[in-house]
Amino acid sequence: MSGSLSANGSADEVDAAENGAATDGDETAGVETAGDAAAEGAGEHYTFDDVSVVMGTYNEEEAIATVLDDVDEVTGGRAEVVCVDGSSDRTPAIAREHGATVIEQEPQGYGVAVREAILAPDRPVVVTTDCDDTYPMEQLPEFLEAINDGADVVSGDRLYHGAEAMPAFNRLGNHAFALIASVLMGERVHDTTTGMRAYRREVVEEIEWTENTGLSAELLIRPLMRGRDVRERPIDYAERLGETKLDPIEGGAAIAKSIVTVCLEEQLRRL
Ligand SMILES: Nc1nc2c(ncn2[C@@H]2O[C@H](COP(=O)(O)OP(=O)(O)O)[C@@H](O)[C@H]2O)c(=O)[nH]1
Ligand SMILES: [Mg+2]
Repeated sequence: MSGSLSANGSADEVDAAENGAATDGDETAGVETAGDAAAEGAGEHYTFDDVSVVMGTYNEEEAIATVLDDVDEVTGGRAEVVCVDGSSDRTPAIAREHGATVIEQEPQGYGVAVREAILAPDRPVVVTTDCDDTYPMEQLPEFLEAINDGADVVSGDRLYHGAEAMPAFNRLGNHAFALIASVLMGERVHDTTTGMRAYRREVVEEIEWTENTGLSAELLIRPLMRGRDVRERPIDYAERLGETKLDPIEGGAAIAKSIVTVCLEEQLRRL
């Protein structure tokens, strides 16, 4: 049920408040923190009818039905689902049976698939996830609420709650990536490689994405360094169904390189 988005009732009329700063006063009284920088882009109140949940899928037949059922249940069947698929198993067939739009693509890595996936929808809010049942779809309402509160990017922080389901090597690596990125950006972030985020579509469309395995980090770093409102939210992280598609050593090295490259590019852009 989508009833958990409690802001619905009274906030509907506030949609008309695109006039933003002009006449604040009474309607805004009960609504979030209308005073901050959110004011510029936060005129709309989005529901799950405005949300596309997108993912790369690569031989995920063990997990895909669960993930898509969860999205359906949590959003009341209202979110659109887009899978960019490179599978040789039954994944795309199961995705279609669940009503997802499937874009077929030769497997070329995480970032190639996810870039295609985030650029496919025309709904105003784009949510990414992995198709491995690790990410909590039940937190989608929270992510949408943060977007409605004015966030441009909402990023799921797996490490906040400890991420015990994550292999220890990956967990250590992810802490290290977050530290490196924080130092290079001059701003503290806690999880740079999470797969679960919500974005305003304009953010996704206005930036040119260059990374593959490191795309997740890039999707956090570039908006943040361009002054977008990026917020991390603690999320639960579950054990994966099916096998990982990422080699921890090779993938880890590629991600580290992406973080350094992207941070330096963004610092140079500021000069
Ligand atoms: N289409 C496509 N999807 C991919 C590819 N590589 C990874 N994925 C998907 O991207 C998501 C992240 O990969 P995953 O194995 O979960 O990486 P991990 O979370 O780092 O272990 C999963 O849903 C994969 O199925 C690829 O080459 N093509
Ligand atoms: Mg995963």
